[in-house]
Amino acid sequence: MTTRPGDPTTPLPLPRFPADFVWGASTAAYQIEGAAEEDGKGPSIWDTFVGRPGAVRDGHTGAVACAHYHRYAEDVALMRRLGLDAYRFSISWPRVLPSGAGRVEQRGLDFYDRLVDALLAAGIEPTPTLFHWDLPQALEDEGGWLARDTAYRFGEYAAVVAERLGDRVRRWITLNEPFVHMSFGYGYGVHAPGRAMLLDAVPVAHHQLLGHGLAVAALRAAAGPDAQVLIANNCSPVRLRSDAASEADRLAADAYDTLHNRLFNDPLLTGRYPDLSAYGLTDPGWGGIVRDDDLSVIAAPLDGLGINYYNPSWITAPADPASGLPFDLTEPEQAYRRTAFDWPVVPDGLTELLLGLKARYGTALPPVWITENGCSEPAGLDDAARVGYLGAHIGAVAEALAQGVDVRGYFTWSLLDNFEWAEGYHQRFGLVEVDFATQARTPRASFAWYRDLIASQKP
Ligand code: IFM
Repeated sequence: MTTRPGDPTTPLPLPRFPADFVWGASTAAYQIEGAAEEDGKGPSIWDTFVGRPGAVRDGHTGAVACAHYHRYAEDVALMRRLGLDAYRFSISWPRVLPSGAGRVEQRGLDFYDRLVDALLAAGIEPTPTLFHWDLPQALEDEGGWLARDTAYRFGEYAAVVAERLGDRVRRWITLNEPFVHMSFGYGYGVHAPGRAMLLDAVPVAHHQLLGHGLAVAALRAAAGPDAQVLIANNCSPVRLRSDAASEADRLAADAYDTLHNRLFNDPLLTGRYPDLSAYGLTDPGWGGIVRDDDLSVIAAPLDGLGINYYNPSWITAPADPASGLPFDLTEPEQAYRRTAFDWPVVPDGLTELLLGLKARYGTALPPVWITENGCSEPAGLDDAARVGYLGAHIGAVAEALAQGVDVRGYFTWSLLDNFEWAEGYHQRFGLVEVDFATQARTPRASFAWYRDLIASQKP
């Protein structure tokens, strides 16, 4: 029998990771909390978007999701059984500031207060992300991330949260996947807020990054000198479709790498934007969007770079020069195993990505954290394919470590089956199966595998 890259394997034992390597799992507020209208929470752009006909498969919404808002204690108990060192969750901005700014809803903060205390009591390090795509609708009404003011509101929100939780939370993540939020939310319109502006969406990148920089300053001011601040960038190694690629294909691949990876990593790590002339942006101030001193705010030193990795991107030159984009996203020629989402399983892409970051940024690259990695697989408890996926990707991290990349932790996506954005509940990423009719949680085979892996890595 021939095996393809990414086929399930029996991945244990893995090499020994550093003793202080952090093993975690990730989730996000809108995907698990539910309680969309409880305790004074304001509407977010996702609460609005799910009501748009056809926006989400089968009209699913996150109104109830995993009811984690009410069942968080049960979920923390699952995390404890798993032996997690850390748990990455996100804070719902409109739960804390129902209108995005101004009046603080204490009941919203109280929820995160309880969650943080429950995690600490279970010996699990809380690792909150401040923005995982659920912008307060009131700010969207003022232009969302197309408006520079949203960056300032984000900095103020970061200060409010840090003042409440900063005495107990040591590690913070500002934004989740600003590339995906820009491109899916504003470029293609397949995520909230559902604007299809293609390249006119690029200012969203700058305003998110400016918000990140302002949040770094606010977190350091309010949470003290021990606070560690990261961002979670979705990164994808860019591959050519075939060995016979043309010069036009190579230019297209460079352009895609610039948009997906460098637009978000370069300003953070080098204080400069990459050359965006492939996107028609030749003015360094992008026509008034990038102002004096913005880049020094954005490039504030980071304690770590979070990387969310799912698969490489295969690029060719655009088949239709009138497409409006300088690249075409295409499919690999090689027959990789596919997840239920039909994403190719390419573990060595993670090693390639990590080595590429080190080669590109050298000493400017802070310690790296894998803040998301995982797969959607068919429903059911015997998820051997997920075990194979995780083993192969954790092995890919071990390979990068062996080659000198300073990787400090790995968070799998996801702890629980949850609301997978435009796919609703049709994609299941959880180590724990959730029955959305009863809210029953049942650990899968991958849960036991990850638990044993974590235990085997402890001194
Ligand atoms: O579910 C998402 C998550 O919210 C962001 N990163 C990718 C995951 C899988 O699509």
